[in-house]
Amino acid sequence: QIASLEQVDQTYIMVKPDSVQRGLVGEIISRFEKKGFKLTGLKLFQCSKELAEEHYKDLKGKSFFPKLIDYITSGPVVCMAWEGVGIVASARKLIGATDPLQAEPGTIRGDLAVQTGRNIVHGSDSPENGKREIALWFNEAELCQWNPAQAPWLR
Ligand code: FUP
Repeated sequence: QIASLEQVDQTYIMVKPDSVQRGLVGEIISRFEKKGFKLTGLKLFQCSKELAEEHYKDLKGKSFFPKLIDYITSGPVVCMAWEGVGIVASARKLIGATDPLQAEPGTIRGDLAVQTGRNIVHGSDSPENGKREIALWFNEAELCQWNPAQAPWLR
């Protein structure tokens, strides 16, 4: 077996309430699957105000913070943990700019969203935050370590 010298990172991806309501869950998951990243955690979840505030704690002083918390807690979200080489930066490229009007066509926000306050998906902004956010949103037992190369049904 050839050992990979490249660092494998984790990122936390969240399908926000508006995209769950619009029926975009499959479309968004599909973009990460097709890219070739590995899913290690997935659940539909109604989050509390406290959890939303902890997740976005770096934005606490911002004028849009209360609205952001109302938005994220307005309905269930889909929480995902993904793993792969260079995944944090790559996932943010797939997601596109924070303001969907500035996001390039071909990106998730560029193709599917219009407003910053409803930008349909979240992706961690650093490997450290990827780890922090996965630990915040998932219990250890909800995460699966598995090896696609050892999938018996594909041989
Ligand atoms: P991103 O990393 O692209 O999700 O963007 P930020 O971490 O800067 O912002 C987190 C969330 O805050 C955004 F997804 C949407 C919201 N936000 C606003 O509502 N207004 C702003 O001006 C900036 C961010």
